[in-house]
Amino acid sequence: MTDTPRTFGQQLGRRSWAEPWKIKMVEPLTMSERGDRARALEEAGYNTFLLRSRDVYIDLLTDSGTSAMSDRQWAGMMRGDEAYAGSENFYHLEEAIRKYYGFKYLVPTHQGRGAEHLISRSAITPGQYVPGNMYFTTTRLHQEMAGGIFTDVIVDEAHDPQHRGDFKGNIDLAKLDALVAKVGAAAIAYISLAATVNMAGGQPVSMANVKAVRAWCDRHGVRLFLDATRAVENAFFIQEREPGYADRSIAQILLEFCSFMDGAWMSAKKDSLVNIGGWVAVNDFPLFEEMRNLVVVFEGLHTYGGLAGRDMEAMAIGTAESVEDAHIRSRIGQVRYLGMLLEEWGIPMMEPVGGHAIFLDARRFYPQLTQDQFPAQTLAAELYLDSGIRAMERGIVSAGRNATTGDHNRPKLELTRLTIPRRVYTQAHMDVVAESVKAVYDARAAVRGLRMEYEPRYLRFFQARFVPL
Ligand code: P61
Repeated sequence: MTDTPRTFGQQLGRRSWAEPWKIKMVEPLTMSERGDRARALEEAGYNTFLLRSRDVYIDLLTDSGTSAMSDRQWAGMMRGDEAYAGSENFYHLEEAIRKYYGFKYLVPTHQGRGAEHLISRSAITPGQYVPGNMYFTTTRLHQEMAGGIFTDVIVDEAHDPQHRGDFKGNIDLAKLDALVAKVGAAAIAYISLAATVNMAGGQPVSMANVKAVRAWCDRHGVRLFLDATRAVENAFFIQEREPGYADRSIAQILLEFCSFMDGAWMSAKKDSLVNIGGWVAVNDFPLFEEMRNLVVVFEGLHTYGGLAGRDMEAMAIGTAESVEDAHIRSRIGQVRYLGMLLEEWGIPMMEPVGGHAIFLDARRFYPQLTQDQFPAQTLAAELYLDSGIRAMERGIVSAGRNATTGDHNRPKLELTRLTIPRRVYTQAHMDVVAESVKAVYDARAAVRGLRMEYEPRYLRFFQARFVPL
């Protein structure tokens, strides 16, 4: 037996690497007792969205708006031009989006769903279909509220947590063909392509797939719009896995990827390293004009879109930082570090590990529970109880109800997401998280599941309440 401590790099037979930054300011964390957590969980109706953050130890609810900004971003905040109209920071942002994403016309919004609202209303005629590579909660809801009919066209493998494909976010062109054969191209509003695919476990889309989808769109006269929320992370996987891209920078890959799109919308709270902000950007002037007009109704003037000038400045700087190769390598490297520990211990999860989170496979965690007993919601509650770690349900609760029949949507994937904020936690935090997941896995046999006692009408997972069975 050897007692010699070994670094993780040594264990893997390579030199260790570290984050390309150091910490300048810290936010103390509080640890709690199990009894306090049991009380907090009950008060929160066993829904991690309803916990107070002061009762949370390591917060892996989301990577949305939870990143640490850099000293340069904070310095930029001091240069906020808070003019109601024509803020200088808007023009910086516009320049950054043109440079890194390549779209001509920009409309800022307060966050991603503001942008989804504008593009859904502007580009969908009621009754039209919107094929997408797996649903996302807010995206689908805005498409439906605009009268669209969402249709899932992601490759089948995306719904199988044990399938180890390189690009499980890809669109299945045969599914697009089948849709067009059934409804005709004129009944398709646009293709809604997300990269990476959040609900599929942060799985990427390949450049080859996007090229093929673009060619399909040109053949049928259908537009292609990108949910660019985690497109920088997608570029990392292309660089790593797709032939011909190993020597291209993340920035180059991102720009090429976006060149196949008619436009994109963005929750800048993820890739772009800000606490608030979003945008929608297109190349088509009449569509831009429509959204620029609508934004003044719902968000604010078209040169601030519901944001302060300082927020737009932080977003412009964060956009540039987000495409640095060293940043993205360490960001996804940290997610993988946690994934490797869990994989080594045989914890069931979505494989391969994607860009922003580890998605635990609650079906295999709790085979004794039916989907109606909310296995993924239960697992999030158990993790919180064990250690104060906050995760998020991504299963039947998140999938909501069918817009026409009113039945539960029953997704194949019943996952609990451990989402890693960018530049916030250390490797030691990941170790604590991994050990808590293992403790909860070891205690899995005694778990009984939950019943939903309160169900809101829209996006029910945010505010639903549960009681233990
Ligand atoms: C998240 F539980 N994501 O992953 P907004 N597109 C994509 C997103 O991931 C996204 C938005 C659009 C969140 C926050 C969140 O069901 C939930 O800036 C791919 O949040 O408005 C947001 O951007 C919307 C959590 C949203 C959820 C919806 O944690």
